[in-house]
Amino acid sequence: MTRLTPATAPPGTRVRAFGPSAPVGIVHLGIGAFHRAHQAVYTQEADPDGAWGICGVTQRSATVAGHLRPQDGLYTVLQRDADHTRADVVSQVHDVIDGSTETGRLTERLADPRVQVVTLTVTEKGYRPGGAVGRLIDGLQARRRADAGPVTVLSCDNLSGNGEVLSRLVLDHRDDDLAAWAATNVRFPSSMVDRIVPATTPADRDEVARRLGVDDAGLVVAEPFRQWVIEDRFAAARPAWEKAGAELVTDVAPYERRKLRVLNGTHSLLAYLGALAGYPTIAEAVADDSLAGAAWQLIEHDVAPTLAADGLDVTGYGRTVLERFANPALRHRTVQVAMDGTQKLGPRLLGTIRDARAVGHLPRAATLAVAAWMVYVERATTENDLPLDDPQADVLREAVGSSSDLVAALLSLEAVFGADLPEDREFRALLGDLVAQVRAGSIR
Ligand code: CS2
Repeated sequence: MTRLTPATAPPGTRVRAFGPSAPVGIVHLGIGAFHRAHQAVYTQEADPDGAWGICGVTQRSATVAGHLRPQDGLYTVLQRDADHTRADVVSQVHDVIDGSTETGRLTERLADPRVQVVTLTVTEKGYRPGGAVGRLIDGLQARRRADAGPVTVLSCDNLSGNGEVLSRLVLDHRDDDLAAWAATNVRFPSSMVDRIVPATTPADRDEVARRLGVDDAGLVVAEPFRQWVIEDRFAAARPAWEKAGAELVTDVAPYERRKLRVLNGTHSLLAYLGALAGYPTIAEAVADDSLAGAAWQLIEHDVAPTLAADGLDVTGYGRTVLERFANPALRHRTVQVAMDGTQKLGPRLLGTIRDARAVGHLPRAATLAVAAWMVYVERATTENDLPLDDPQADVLREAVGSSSDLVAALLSLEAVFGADLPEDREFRALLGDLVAQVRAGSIR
C-alpha cells in the first residue's frame, strides 16, 4: 500500500515545504505520540497561514527515518470514542531532527531568530541534567552567541510547576553568561496538558489504511477530549493557541495539581490494580466496580480536601475523568500507564498523601495506589508476567531482592519517598496492611 505523503494525502490537506530549509517557528523536543495528538493539533488549528511550522526532535531514529520523514511530516490523528471515529491529517510538522545524530542541526534551529517557542514533551524522566535538557542548554548558548533574540521554553509534561522545574535544571548552578542572558531573554511558563493518547497498534494502522487508502507510519490515536492550560508569560511571539481552545491564565498551578492528582493519580491506581487483576486496558479496569470505587474514593476522600483552597470543582472534574477512562475504543493498556512508576508516584500521589498527613488524615485510597505499585514491582521482578519498565528498574530489582520486607525495601528509596514518608508510622502501617490485601487479591 502507498504511504501517506503530500501526493497521496486526502483532498484539502494543507501542504507546506518540508525539510531542513523549511522555515519553522517552534522547535519541539520529544515528538512522540502525545505531542502529535496535542500541541501540534492546537498549533495547526490556531495557525491557518502556516507561520508556526514545527520542527520536531526525537531521540528515536525510527520515528524520524521510518515514520515522519518519508511522509514529509504528515500523519493522521485517529480520534475515537464508543460510537464515533474520525481521521484528520496534520501537516504542521515541517522538519524532523534526529536528536541523537543531528545535534548540529538542532543547535542551529534553536539559534534561529524565527524560532520563538520551544516546547517539550520528554516525559517525567526527561527532567534531569543531560539528555534533552543538555541539548536545550547547548541550543540556548548558541542562541545567546548569535544574538537571535528572546525565546519561550514551554514544558508540556506531567509535572507540577513544570516550567519552574525546567528553568532550574537549565539555569541553576551556572556561572557562565547563559543565566544573565536568559534572565532577560528566556521565559519558562508552566502548562497543563491533557489528552489520552495510547500507544498506536498495527490494528490502528490497518484501520487508517481502510479509511484513507494509505499507509500511515506516523499515525496516532486519541480520545476526543483535549485541554491545554498555559501560563501567559511569553518572552516573544506565540501562536494564537486560544483560537484552538487553549486557556491562557496567570496561574496554572491549581489546574496542574487537579489534573495530576485526580486524572493521573487515578490512572496510576487503576493501572497497577488493573494490571495485577489481569485487566489489559484501563477501560476494563474501570469497569470493575471495586476498582472504580477505589478511584472514586481517591478523588472524593483523599484528593478533594487537599485542593479545596484552589476553588476548582474537583468531584465534577473527577466524574468526567472516570467517564473518559471508560472509553472502550481507546484500548489504553494498563501496563503502559504503569511504566516509570518511580517518576510518577511523586507528582501524582505523594503530594496528596503529604497534604493529607499534614492535617492528620490518613488517605486510604492514595496509600492503596502506592501499595499496588509496590506489589506490581514485586510481581514484575519475581514473576515474568508483567513488564518493569522504569528508569530505576535495576534499583527496584535490587531493593525487592535484598529484603523480605517489601514495604521497608521500597519505602527506603529516598529519591521516591523522601526522608519524611518512611518515618510516618501510621502511614507505614496502613501501607503494610494494604500491600497484604493487594497481594491476597482481596481489594476486589
Ligand atoms: C497516563 C498519562 O501514561 C500515563 O501515565 O497517566 O499519559 C495520561 O494519559 C495523560 O496525562 C492524559 O492527559
